[in-house]
Amino acid sequence: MSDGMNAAQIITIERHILEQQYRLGDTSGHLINILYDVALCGKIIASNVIQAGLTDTLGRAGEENVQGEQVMKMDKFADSTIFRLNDHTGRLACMASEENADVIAIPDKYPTGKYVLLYDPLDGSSNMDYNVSVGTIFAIYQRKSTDGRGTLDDCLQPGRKLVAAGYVIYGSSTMMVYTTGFGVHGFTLNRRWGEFILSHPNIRIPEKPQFYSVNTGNERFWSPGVLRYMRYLQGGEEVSVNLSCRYIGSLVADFHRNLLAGGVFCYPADRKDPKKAHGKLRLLYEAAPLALIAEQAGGYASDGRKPILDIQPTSLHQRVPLFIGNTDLVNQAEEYISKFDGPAAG
Ligand code: AHM
Ligand code: MG
Repeated sequence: MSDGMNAAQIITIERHILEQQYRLGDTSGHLINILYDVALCGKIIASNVIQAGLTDTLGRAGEENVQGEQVMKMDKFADSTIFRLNDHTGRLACMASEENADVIAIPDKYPTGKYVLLYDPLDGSSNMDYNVSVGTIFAIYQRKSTDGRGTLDDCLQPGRKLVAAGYVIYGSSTMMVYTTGFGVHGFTLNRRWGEFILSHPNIRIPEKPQFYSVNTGNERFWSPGVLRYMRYLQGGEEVSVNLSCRYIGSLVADFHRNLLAGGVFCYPADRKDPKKAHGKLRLLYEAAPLALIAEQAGGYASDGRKPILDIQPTSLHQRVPLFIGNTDLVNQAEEYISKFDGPAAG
C-alpha cells in the first residue's frame, strides 16, 4: 500500500461515520449521510482554496453580508457549495448560514427531513488573500417542528441540543474534526486518495496549556475583568501561568491549534464598538459548535459568565463573547469577570 499505510491501519471517514450510526441509533442513516455530505463539501472547498491564487477566487465579491462585512469570492463559493450539496437530499428541514440574512429554505421541489444544518462556510475568509488558514464550521440539530419546511425556531436551539458539530480546516493539510457526542475525532485529507483518513482519534485538550490567543489590538475596549484576566494569562498576576501568545485571526485555525496544544482563545465583548458589544463571533455558526467540540475534548467554552452551550439563541446572527479552551483557563475568565465587572447585566 502506498503512502506508508497498510489497509488494516486505514479508517476512512465514511467507515468512522458509519460506526457512529449504531451508537446514535440513527436508523434512517440521515445524520451520518449529512456528515458525509459535509465531508464532501470540505473536499470541494479545499480543492478551490489550495489554488485560489491561480484562479479568479481571491478578493472581495463586491457586496456586504447581513453583518455588514465584506463578502469574499470564496465565501460565496463555499456557501453555495454547501447549500447545493444539501438542498435536495430530503435529510434537512432547512439550513442557515453566516452569509445569509434569513433561514435558507429547502426548495419546494425537494422533500424535507428531520435535521437542521447551520454553517459558517468560510470562517476567517478575510485572511484568504494572504494564504492564511481558513475553515468551515458546521452544526447539526434535530428540527423542533414536526413536518413541512423548517422554520427560524428550528434553528434557534441551544448548543446542548446539538447532535453533531465540527469543522474543516484548510491549512498546511486539510482536516475534518467532528463530534457526535462520543469524543472528538480528526481526519486528514489524503489528496492522492481523495479521502479523509482518521489521523487524530479521541482528541483531548492537553492538561498543560501552551497558548493564549486574543486580538490585543482591542485591549483599550476591554472591561476591567477582561484586562485583569489577560494580565493573568500573561503571567502578571499572583498565580503564575506560563503561556505564549499566538493569534492568527482565523478562529478555526486558532481553535484547532489550542485544541491540540492546549490553551485558550478569547474574543471578549467590546465596550466601545456597539457592533461588538457582544463580541464578534456568532453563537450559532461559530461559538456553539466549537463549544461542543471543546467540551467533548475535555475543555470548556463560556461567554465569560456561563457556558456557551446553555445559551438560548434569540436571533440567527447573534454574537457572543467567547472564551474557549482548557477548562481551568476558561473558569479563570469567569472568575475575573464576575469579580471585576460586577454582576451580569439583565
Ligand atoms: P468571519 O466569519 O467573517 O471570517 O469573521 C470571524 C473571524 C474569526 O475567524 C476570527 O477569530 C475573527 O474574525 C478575527 O477577528 P479580528 O480580526 O477582529 O481579530
Ligand atoms: Mg466566521
